[in-house]
Amino acid sequence: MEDQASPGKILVTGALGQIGSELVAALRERGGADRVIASDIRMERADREGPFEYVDATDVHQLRDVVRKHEITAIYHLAALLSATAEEKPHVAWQVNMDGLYRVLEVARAYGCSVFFPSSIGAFGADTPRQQTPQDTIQRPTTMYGVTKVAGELLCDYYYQRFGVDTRGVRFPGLISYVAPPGGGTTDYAVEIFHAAVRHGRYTCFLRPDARLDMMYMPDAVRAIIEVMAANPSRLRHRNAFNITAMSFTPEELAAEIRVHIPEFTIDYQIDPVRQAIADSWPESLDDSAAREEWDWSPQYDLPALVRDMLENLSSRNNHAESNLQTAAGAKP
Ligand code: NAD
Ligand code: AKB
Repeated sequence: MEDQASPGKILVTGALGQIGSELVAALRERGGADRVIASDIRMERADREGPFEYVDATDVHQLRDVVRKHEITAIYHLAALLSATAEEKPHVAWQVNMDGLYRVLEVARAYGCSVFFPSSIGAFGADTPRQQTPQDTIQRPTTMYGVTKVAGELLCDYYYQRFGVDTRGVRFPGLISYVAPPGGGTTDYAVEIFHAAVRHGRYTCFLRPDARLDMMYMPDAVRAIIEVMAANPSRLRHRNAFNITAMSFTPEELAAEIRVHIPEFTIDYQIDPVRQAIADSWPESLDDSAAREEWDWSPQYDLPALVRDMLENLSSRNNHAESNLQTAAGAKP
């Protein structure tokens, strides 16, 4: 598929996070390593397979310099604080999530870049219908994360309508992946549980056993980003904040599916009231019909496929690490 929305060079902000770690690799595989500039305020994995720049997304000068230097035509703006961290540090969350997006949009406006902005199920609140949450519905979130996501959706629409900036985006559910750890969200349990199952055969969950939330496996999420950015603009009625979904489950349902592969796996619960309250205000499942109609969105992974793939990848990574340890121990004098 041709990248109609971004035929030139791409800048990814927050590229060392959970999504960026896989998105950058996927974009580089499609368009070549030199075409994708990864950036972050962390530097620990900066020397990997392509260009990397230190960019604080709240600093308009750094953003502008890197866009000019690399002749960037599309910005995939992933830098943000996630829901649980944002509740701990609401002022920082406002600064990173809102000021960062505003500056990205301003630089995009000045240099003619398109912009991808990821919203979240966190953009909804307790007044929103929780099952099959419609594309266009009431949005009164009660978290700082949610406030920044709704405002971000509106700001992206505004920059398209007012200035013609080609902004596009989706509302992600909780994302599950094995490549990079999640960054302080309410849905992080659904990643932690796999690592704990493979390493220890047990997990203590911070959400209630019946806390149902909308979820997605990372390969589907990365494909969604690439597809919405490549979508034919004449078909788009919504540009930003498309509901997308793949599955919906509770911690006890996820544990049961893990037990299909690891029968001795056990789960217990120590509820974190802050994250439980956030989860209680989020949709259990989304209606993604607008994304299906406007750019042919369709997920590939359901719960059994996700669990099988996560466990296969984490087990082989675990076995590899253990055999490296044994080799190192054997090599000692
Ligand atoms: P993450 O926390 O794993 O990564 C965010 C990255 O941003 C980190 O590497 C961090 O170092 C970087 N960062 C923080 N402040 C920065 C700044 N000022 N300038 C530049 N970089 C900065 O997050 P993620 O899971 O990769 O999420 C990326 C985006 O997708 C966020 O906007 C998030 O809200 C959204 N999203 C994620 C999920 C999910 O489940 N992972 C779900 C819905 C939406
Ligand atoms: C979080 O839990 O904060 C994220 C999200 C769903 O936005 N995973």
